[in-house]
Formats: sequence, C-alpha cells, structure tokens
Amino acid sequence: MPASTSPLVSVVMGSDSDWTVMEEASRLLTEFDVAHEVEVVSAHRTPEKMIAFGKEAAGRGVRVIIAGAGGAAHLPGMLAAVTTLPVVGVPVPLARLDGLDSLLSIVQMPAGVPVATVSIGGARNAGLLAVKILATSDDTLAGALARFAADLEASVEQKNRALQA
Ligand code: RP5
Repeated sequence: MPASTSPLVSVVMGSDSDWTVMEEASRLLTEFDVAHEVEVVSAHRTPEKMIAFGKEAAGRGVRVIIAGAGGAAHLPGMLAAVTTLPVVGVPVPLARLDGLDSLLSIVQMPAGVPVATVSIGGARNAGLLAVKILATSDDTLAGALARFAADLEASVEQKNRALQA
C-alpha cells in the first residue's frame, strides 16, 4: 500500500491470531493497489477503542470496513452499529466448531444493521467485495475488476484444456 495515501479500506480483526485468515483481504487489496490499513480492534477486550474506531472511520476517509472475528464474533456487527460505512464481515474459523459459531455470530444481524457476510475464512472475497464497492465510483478500479474477471474465466478454460489434453 502506498504509505502516503490515506486508507480507503480498514481491515480490522478481533485478535492478531485472526491475521492468518485476514491477511488474504490485505493481499487482495494490495493486488488492486487500494490503500488500506490493518488494525486489531476487539469488541470484547478493547470495547472503547472499537466504538471510537467505528465512529471515526468515515471521517478519516475510510470507505469500507472489513472486519474479521472468530467465536463470539461481535466485532463486525458492533462496528456496523456505529458507522454509516458498509461493513464486510469475515467469519474466522477457530479450533472448535469449525467457524460455524463465527458465521452465525456475524450473519444473524437484526433488521436495520446489515453486515455483508462472506463465507467462513473468506477474507479474499471480502477484499474483492470492498474493491467492488469502491469501483462503483472509480472507473480505474472497475476496469481492473473487469480484467480480474476475464483472467478468472481464462484460468477455468485453461484448466478445461488441461483436462482434455
Ligand atoms: C475473537 O476471539 C478473535 O477475533 C479471535 O478469533 C478469537 C480468539 O482470540 P485469541 O484468544 O486468539 O486472541 O475475539
């Protein structure tokens, strides 16, 4: 990420132990050259920081928040409660329950407070969704997304040719 550019996307997680999953979101954003920041913000261990972070993000120029958490995964929903920004939630799988607990904690939001929840461990797709949100007002990013989709399609056809060889 260009260090001098203010972040458009915040990638936050409840613990540094989530990073092995969440780094995929950061990597995707870097692939698209999207300025982003990474921060540990815990709904339970640093609740006041979490509220301040959520309230101040839009004012700092952030456009999308990607929030990952595992277990009692309240971080994405609590951030969504205190910001007008779109929040993308990433259920992080822990050793027990295979991430189903994380998924249900994040996806079952009450009416009026949406979190766009990706699959368990789906941090790369969370990054891609953030790029798509930004691309609604950024033609350069929209073009990059079109090339990304074309490459994806070409890779499937390449695998087909390999199967038939
Ligand atoms: C959650 O608790 C975090 O998002 C993490 O997935 C989980 C476990 O955290 P650690 O005990 O590994 O710090 O809040």
